[in-house]
Amino acid sequence: MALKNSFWLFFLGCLIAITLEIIFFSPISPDLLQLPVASSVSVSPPNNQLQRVTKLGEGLLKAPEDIAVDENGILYTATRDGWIRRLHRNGSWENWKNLQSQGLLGISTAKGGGLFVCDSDKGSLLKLTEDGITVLASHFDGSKIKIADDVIESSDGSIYFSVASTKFSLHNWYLDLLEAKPHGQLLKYDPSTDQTSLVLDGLYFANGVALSKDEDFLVVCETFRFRCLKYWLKGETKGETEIFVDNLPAGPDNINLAPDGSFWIALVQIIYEGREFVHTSKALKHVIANFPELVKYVIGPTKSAAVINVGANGNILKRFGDPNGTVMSFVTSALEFQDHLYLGSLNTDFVGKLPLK
Ligand SMILES: *[C@@H]1O[C@H](CO)[C@@H](O)[C@H](O)[C@H]1NC(C)=O
Ligand SMILES: *[C@@H]1O[C@H](CO)[C@@H](O)[C@H](O)[C@H]1NC(C)=O
Ligand SMILES: [Ca+2]
Ligand SMILES: [Ca+2]
Repeated sequence: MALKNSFWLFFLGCLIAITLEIIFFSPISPDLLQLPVASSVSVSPPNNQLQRVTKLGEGLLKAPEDIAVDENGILYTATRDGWIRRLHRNGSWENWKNLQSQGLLGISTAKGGGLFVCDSDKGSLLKLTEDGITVLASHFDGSKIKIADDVIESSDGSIYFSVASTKFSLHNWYLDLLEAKPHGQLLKYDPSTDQTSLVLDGLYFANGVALSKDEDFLVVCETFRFRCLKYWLKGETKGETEIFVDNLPAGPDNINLAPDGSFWIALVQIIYEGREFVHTSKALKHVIANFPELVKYVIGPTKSAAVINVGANGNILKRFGDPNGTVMSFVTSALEFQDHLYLGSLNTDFVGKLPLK
């Protein structure tokens, strides 16, 4: 009896020690993730439209996350091997600039020529021109910028860019998801003063940024909150924030203004269907955060793709998908140009081109 008791005491002691170890040495202090509720927003059911793409630059482009097109119709993409590659109108690809980075994310064209690039590896906002590369911002508020995510330039010269997380880096972004706290920011770089200032704080993985057609508001997507926010830049509500679209069926990534004033938003399926429980248990989150080998079984982008077209009023107008990822999966950006949708992905070696008419 005494032996049996001491065994159980020993066993209990070990269990408590392991639990304390997991919690005290946990790299996260988690909240519960707010999963999207069955949407009141009408989202048409998934379809196979994204399987109709033609593949541009197949084999050459390693995970082209974002896409931009300049005024001459030259298409740019940032790839995982650090290259900015561009497609000329004659159909030939050029290796334009190598940035020695494995974390290039959002890009957008500069109004006076050139390209803005978010480098989440080095934590910087860059401007590339034919002549060279300039670091516009690498620090904010005394700290090194971490996941610089997406960027857009307004007509007044201000450059708005998102920082997905001020706590975690791109290689352990999943800790940010497990922690489920709003570590994201929207920053503004002013080229006339060379200063970076805070626009919005407390965002849940701030990702794509886009300006409305009249530049009266800006939209910033919060991937881990399944919504995008609208930040007013002009008018009576200037400086105020409201929800642009929420309860999205997956996490919004990059967003681009369409010629008609609507927006294209790429949705990434970061929550495995049937494994939502992981995100509603702090104990499980601690366990997974301590054993990163478990991550691939429970979180991360799944093999599907979806993009939505959202009107300037926040109504979802269209939805295109590849639910099984047969042709495209993990689509991170959708850009409309001359009646075609160009699709970037972190899981392909090409850019998809889909006719819209
Ligand atoms: C296509 O255009 C680019 C830029 O003008 C040029 O450098 C390249 O040589 C052209 N390629 C072909 C195959 O014509
Ligand atoms: C996806 O795959 C499943 C199983 O392979 C199949 O039954 C289903 O029809 C596919 N759905 C689409 C939309 O292709
Ligand atoms: Ca972009
Ligand atoms: Ca992004």
